[in-house]
Amino acid sequence: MRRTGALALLGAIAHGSLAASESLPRGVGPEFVKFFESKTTFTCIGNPSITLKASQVNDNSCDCPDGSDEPGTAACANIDPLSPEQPLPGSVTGTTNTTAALPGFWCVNAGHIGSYLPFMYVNDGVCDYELCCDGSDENTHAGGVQCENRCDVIGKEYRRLEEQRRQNKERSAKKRRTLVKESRELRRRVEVKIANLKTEVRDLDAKKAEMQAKFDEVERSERGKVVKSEGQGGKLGVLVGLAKSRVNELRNTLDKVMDQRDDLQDKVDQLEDILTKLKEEYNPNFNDEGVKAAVKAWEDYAAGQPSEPRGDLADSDIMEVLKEDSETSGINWAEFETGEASDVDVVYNWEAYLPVPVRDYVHQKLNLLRVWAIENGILADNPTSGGESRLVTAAREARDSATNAHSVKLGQLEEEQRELEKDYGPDDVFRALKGKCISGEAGEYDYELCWFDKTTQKSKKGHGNTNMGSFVRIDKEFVDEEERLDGKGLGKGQRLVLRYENGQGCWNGPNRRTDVYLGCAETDEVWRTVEAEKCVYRMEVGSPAACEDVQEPGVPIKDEL
Ligand code: MAN
Repeated sequence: MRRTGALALLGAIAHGSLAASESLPRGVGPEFVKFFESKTTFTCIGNPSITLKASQVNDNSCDCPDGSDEPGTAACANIDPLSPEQPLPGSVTGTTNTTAALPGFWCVNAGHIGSYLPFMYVNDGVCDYELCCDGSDENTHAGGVQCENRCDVIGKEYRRLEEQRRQNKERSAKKRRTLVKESRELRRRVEVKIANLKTEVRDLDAKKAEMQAKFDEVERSERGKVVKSEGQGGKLGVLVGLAKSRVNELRNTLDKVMDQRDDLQDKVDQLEDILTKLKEEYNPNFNDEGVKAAVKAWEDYAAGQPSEPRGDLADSDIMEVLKEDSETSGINWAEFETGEASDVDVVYNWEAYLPVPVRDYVHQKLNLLRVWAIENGILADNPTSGGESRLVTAAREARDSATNAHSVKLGQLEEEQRELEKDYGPDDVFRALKGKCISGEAGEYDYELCWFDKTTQKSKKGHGNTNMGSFVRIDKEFVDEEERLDGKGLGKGQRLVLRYENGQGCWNGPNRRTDVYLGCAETDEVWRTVEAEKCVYRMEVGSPAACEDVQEPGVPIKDEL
């Protein structure tokens, strides 16, 4: 069988049109019959000014500049676009520069499908069964060749394969419709989720505003209030608070007394100096009774003073008492303050045992309840250790927790909205595949494709996995590849291409990326993976999602979906 550049002409196949009749010249295709109806003359198709005798048609001599007078011979093959250029390039005689009027030699192929064969293959001594199953291209039997008519067998096999292809296509299309259905359901679910989230966000927004207003109000009304007592709620807490204040008061007083004592001591020392000097320097011969009495009194006073300072109240002891209370010195008040839970704290402590989402919810509700209870005088509004009243703390926490809940919900809403707007291809069909993975081996690696997620190169030798890119978008590209017998190929036409980019960096090169070319198939399958250039991978993948829809007989698609 001949090489098939000639296949390009298959596009000109005509079905069920006027078949070439007995009276027509050889090789005239159905759409050109009207030019060959005259029994006496023939007018060149592309040059109507030239009229020939009917006998000049197919006389193996190229009389029309457009070759239209030789539909059944190779005489005008030189102006056939598939024939070698005539005169040959570089020839001084120039080129033909003419367009052929006829697309080729028409093989009727009764029992199969008629088709055009390039004129250069007519009567060249080779049976061109691929295009001319009836063998009519070799009527002169050049080189003794006899081309039998094989259209029965070839036509039958062709129809069998066609039927198989049709059934495959139908099955794939059916699977695609199932995927579209699944995608539609997934989309619907996301839409419902978004609607619910919108309501929740709206409610939480209102709650947030309400809590903010409440907090502002409480804070305003509490501002300027001096917090007098310390300690937490509960009876022991109140007592501890009072005791702590009292101890602090006493400590402050003692501190002041110490200062006063030191001042007085200074004064006593100064006076003692004066009197010591007086005693040493006065004139006993000078009969001054007042001075004598003073000196005598000073001597008595000095004799009565202890030689060592009194030891029952050492300065160091006083300094110890004056030290601020803390965990390591004096009284550890925190122990008392936190050791006994207040009435309110008891309610709060069991929250810790709840799962986080429930805890957040309960906490929020409890806060609201607490604010309400405090406002209505059911719970005591005891100030916290930071000096802020319980009411303000509760209002702040209620506000914060409402703000937090609002922003968490808003985040969820935005994520779902992004998900809904993502491009999942025609009919949203790929939505149903998201998150699923398939893989196929090539050389020393397994290559994994996770739909709309990432591609991975996995070493069979256990050298670890390499990220070949994360999904970024869907593109379309025209491909032109030989049809494969097993059907696992892209064929020819516009194909969807999934781009995966920004994978693991290539040594001394860019980040890895993968182009995933999609072809129609009954099942999801990685057909082949090649590294087209260093760290740029090309995957060819079959999937029903990539098929064209074929309407099932008698089932309107819209109703079905
Ligand atoms: C690994 C694989 C190859 C790649 C080289 C680049 O061996 O990821 O596909 O070409 O690294 O260094």
